[in-house]
Amino acid sequence: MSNEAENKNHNQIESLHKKLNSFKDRLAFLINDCNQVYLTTNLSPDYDAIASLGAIGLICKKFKKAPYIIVDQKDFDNLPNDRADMFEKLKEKFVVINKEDFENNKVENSLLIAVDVNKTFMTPMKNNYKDFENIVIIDHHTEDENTIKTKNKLIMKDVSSCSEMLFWLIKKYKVKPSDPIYYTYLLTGIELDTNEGKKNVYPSTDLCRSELKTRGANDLVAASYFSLDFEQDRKVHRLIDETVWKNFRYGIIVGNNEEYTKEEIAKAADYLLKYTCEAAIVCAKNKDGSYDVSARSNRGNVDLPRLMQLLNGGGGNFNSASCAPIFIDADTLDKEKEEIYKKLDDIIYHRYTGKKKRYRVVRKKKKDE
Ligand SMILES: [Mn+2]
Repeated sequence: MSNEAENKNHNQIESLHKKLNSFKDRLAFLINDCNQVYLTTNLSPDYDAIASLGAIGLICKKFKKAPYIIVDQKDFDNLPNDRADMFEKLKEKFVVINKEDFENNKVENSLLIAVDVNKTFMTPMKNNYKDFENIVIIDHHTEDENTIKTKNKLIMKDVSSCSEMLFWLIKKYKVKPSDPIYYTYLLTGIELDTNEGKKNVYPSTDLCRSELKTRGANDLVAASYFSLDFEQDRKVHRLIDETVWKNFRYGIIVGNNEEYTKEEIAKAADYLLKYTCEAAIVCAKNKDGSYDVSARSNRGNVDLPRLMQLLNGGGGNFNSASCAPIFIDADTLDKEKEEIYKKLDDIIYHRYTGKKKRYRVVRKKKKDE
């Protein structure tokens, strides 16, 4: 490795630890100082979110606090089996409560810790943030105007996942879980957010993965979380088969007549990035009959958050963004598709620019170019 590359690696690791160190005493103080800790994460939590809940829970226990994990009951009941199983494991150590339990048993001077999420509308808490004396956010997603208002946030950009952040934190607090499954979960969270080591891998991430394995994380178990369910994978591929290429650069899918989950829509969008393109935008019907939207890009040329904002009020980052469900009132699927293509066309080709900021015009490629 060249000296320059070595320095770069060193800098990333150093700045990560600097940030964590300057946050850890504050977090310890807040946990110690409150009467009750509540933990939460985004709705339909993924492996990174659940692993992070487990790790932050262990940190609370280290400070002799028994935290409650708050979930949305309906969301929780609908978790896919693999993630429900992960939660079962957490239930051996932590109490999981729903919003109603929380409402009926409010405790004064309580602390909310949100992991792997920072937007007000994405957690089960929705409008209950004022019930907490203090709120802590530990996350790796971009902030915007919907970010939960608090002074106590550790939001990092140059890191693979929330699981990685939590691994470094539990190490700093000298938390030693008796059950290595917590390490396996953290490794699973990292594998998910790095697409099994193919993106978002930083020098600290490599270190983190190897330290997790040394401490007993089982990489075979972690890998087993990524084997595909045949039926679901075929269903996602039926959606991918609907792809239309606009301007040679935008892979756009407007769904078929099947009903899709957000996760399946995201999988189709991720898959489209395997093809040469600027962006992938996938719209498919959810169980309410509206279209959920997932957008992806990997070259950094498309302002996805802005595009999603214009489409139907959304956000995210340049790699991954989404917007609110779109309801289209048309008689046939073909007409619904037409309407969505038109909306997207208007945005992509800049005829509709919302307020001031205009899109950079993407030059149309000729066939013989
Ligand atoms: Mn994450």
